[in-house]
Parts: sequence; C-alpha cells; structure tokens
Amino acid sequence: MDILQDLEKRGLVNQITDEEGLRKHLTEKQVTLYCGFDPTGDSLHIGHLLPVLLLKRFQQAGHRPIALVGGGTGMIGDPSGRSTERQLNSAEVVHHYSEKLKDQLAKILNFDEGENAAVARNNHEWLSKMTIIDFLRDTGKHFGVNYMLAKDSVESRIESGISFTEFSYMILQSLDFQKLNEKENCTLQIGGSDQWGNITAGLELIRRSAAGEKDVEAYGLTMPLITKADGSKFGKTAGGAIWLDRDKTSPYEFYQFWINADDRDVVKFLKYFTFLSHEEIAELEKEVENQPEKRVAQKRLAEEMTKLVHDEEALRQAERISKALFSGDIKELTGSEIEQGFKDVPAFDTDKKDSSLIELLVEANISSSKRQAREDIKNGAIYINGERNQDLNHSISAEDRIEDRFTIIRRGKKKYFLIRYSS
Ligand code: 629
Repeated sequence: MDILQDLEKRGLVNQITDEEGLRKHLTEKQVTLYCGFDPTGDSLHIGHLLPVLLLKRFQQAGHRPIALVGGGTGMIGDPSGRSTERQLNSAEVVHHYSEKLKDQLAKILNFDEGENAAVARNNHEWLSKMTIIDFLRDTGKHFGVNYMLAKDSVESRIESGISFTEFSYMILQSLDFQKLNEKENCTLQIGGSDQWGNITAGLELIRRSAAGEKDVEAYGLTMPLITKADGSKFGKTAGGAIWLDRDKTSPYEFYQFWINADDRDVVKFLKYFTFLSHEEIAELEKEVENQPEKRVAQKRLAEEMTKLVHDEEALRQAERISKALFSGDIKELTGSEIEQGFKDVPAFDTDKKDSSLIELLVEANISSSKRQAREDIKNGAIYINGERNQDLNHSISAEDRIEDRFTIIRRGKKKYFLIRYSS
C-alpha cells in the first residue's frame, strides 16, 4: 500500500490536483512538501492537528516536510472559510505567536532526524523584504482579477465586503509555494479543504512564472473537514477550543476530550489521528460493535493522542486523575494532578492554614451556616481529600493539605470544592 492509498483508506484525502501524477511522483523520489500555519493565536488547536500529522505521515514514508509559520501572511489575514474581515494584530503579537507555533510544531514533527528531518520556515523572511513594485510587476501580473474574484474565499465575501488586504492574501500564499518550489524543490502543498483555493492559486503562479521552462512539477492535496455524528463542531467543547498548549488545555482535559468521543465517531478519529495500523483499527472497530460499554476504542484513542501531543508522563497523570475522580479516592494525587482534575470546581483561596473544619466549610461557602456545617459533618456528608470526616472538632492540619497547597472537600456524592492555600 503506498502512502496515498493509506491516506485514502483513512479518509484523509479530500481533493488532489493530479492524483496519478502525484502517486508517481511520490514513488519515484523523496518529495519535499509543506503546510502553512498562520500565527493568529498563541497556540495551535486540535483543528490544526490533522495537517500536522499529515506532514508526519509523509515524513514517516520517507518524504521531507516543511512546517511553514506565516509570520508574514499572519500580518494580512486569510479570508478562506471566514465570513467576516479579521482583526489585525500588531507585529509584536504576530512575532510572539509565531515563536510559540514553531515550538509546538517542533514537538510533534521531528526537526532533527537526518535525511528527511522536518524543517521550519517563516514566510516573514521573504515577504517582508519584497517591495511593492516587484510584487505588483512580477507577481501581480500573473493573477487575473476575474480569476481571483471567482475563488470561494473572495466570492463568498463580495456581498458582505472584503478589503484589498484580504483580497490579496492568496497571492502571498502563492508566492510562498513558488519560493519554496524554486529554492527547496518543494513540490506539494497540503492543507485543509478551506485551503484549496490558495493552493491551486500557487500552482497557477508556479506554472505561469515558469512558462517556457520545462519540468515544473507541483501538486496540491487537501484534507476533509472533520464532522461529528451529532452535528456539533469538532474540537469545541463547552469550555472552548481544545488547545495543544498544556497551559491552555491540560493533558487531563485533552485526554478527556478524546475519551468522550461518540461511538459513531471514534473509528473515524482513530483513522484520522492515530498511527495505528488498519488491522489494529479494525480490531477496535469490532470492540465498538460488540461491547461499546467498555469504550476500549475511546481509551486507545485518548492514550495515543495524549502520548502524541504531550508525553507518557502526561498520559499516566491523566489516567490517574480519571481513576481517582471515578473512585473518589483522591488522596494519592499530586498537586499538579489536583490542579488539572479540579480546574472546573469552585475554588476558595485562603491564607489561613489551620482553621477548624466548621469554619472552613462556612467560609468557603460549602455549607450555608455553622449550624448547617455541623449537620453536614454529623450526617457524614463531608469528605476531606476523599475520606469521610465526622469529627465536629476537626481542625485542618498539614495532613489535610496536599503538597501544602490544596485540600479537596467533597459534600455529598459529587459536589467538589478546592481549597487553595497561598504560600
Ligand atoms: C502561508 C500561510 C502559506 C501556506 C498556508 C498559510 C496558512 C493558511 C491558513 N491556514 C489555517 C491556519 O493558519 O490560514 N492560509 O489556521 C489552517 N492551517 C491548517 C489547515 C487548515 C487551515 O494552518 O490547512 O485547513 C485547518 O485544518 O484552516 O504559504
């Protein structure tokens, strides 16, 4: 099975400019390919993962991926797939985001693996040096305005309005492809289906500017939009986007996101996102059919993804937290695990380390009054770090503090509260 067949079997191919040509090209030589990421935020999110992993798949098949950070294009704003004009960020902000994205890409792609190590590029390097005269004379001449108007990204905005800035974006992305084609022999650009217009514009530019010279070979490949069986948007939860940065989405939350995959989606996600073989995925598919309640496929998906984006230690923590929250037995958790697992429960900050349990329950708004607090304790409704405490005279002491930073109070079956001590 060649790489294109593998990708097709995984459902990862939406469109290819010339499938047979590309297949031949990929079997004949080591191909340099690229995908661009605009620094519109300080982290990549799960929606970026598919193209990053696609670069990795090509790398594993022996090809050479370029991860391009759009330090230049990020100053302009891609209209593709958007119904409104973007808010421009300052140069400093774009630069800061670019650095963050580069580090994240380096974590997933191998930037130092010899022969076909992935490489990072930033289009700010060449786009910022270009003069307006050269841009309009050398590049602009190859773009008919009608051709540009007919692109989805522009056409869909004619009614609601589009600035000349965003209108011009496709020319910049085309310049990148041309530049990488010329300087690095990059012959394939990949992206999500929203990038088809920009990718084909680049191919157009490469062909036109090379007119006369033979042997210009270049291709484009896009991936499908990820859909979910329940119709909701992939990658968004009630708490917002799922980020790849662990400070924005903890590895535990990341793990939870995958483990919550719907039975109807999980096999598709395994094919899209993991490097498991088709045979392994077929086995997991049987598990979903035969004993869905065990969620074997979801567990495997969450494991693979947490290892891939974070690491083994993060996975181990996520599993420990999940288990502890399920059983209620939380006293063995570390401070960092507590932070991840109890991010969404009500928190109470205090500098008083040794108050009585009754006082704490009232101050932290866990019980509505001292009388209620006594009732709660007497009734056995109060748990300190997972253990029931029915001592009306109990004082919080070092033993009740995890790493001297946290106490978890539970009231009743499921209501958790996090006490945070300032040091
Ligand atoms: C210069 C910039 C290039 C080539 C590409 C680019 C970025 C491109 C874009 N891509 C999206 C992004 O940056 O806007 N114009 O957020 C995003 N991409 C990954 C996938 C995508 C796409 O980074 O292509 O489809 C999301 O899955 O939306 O020379």
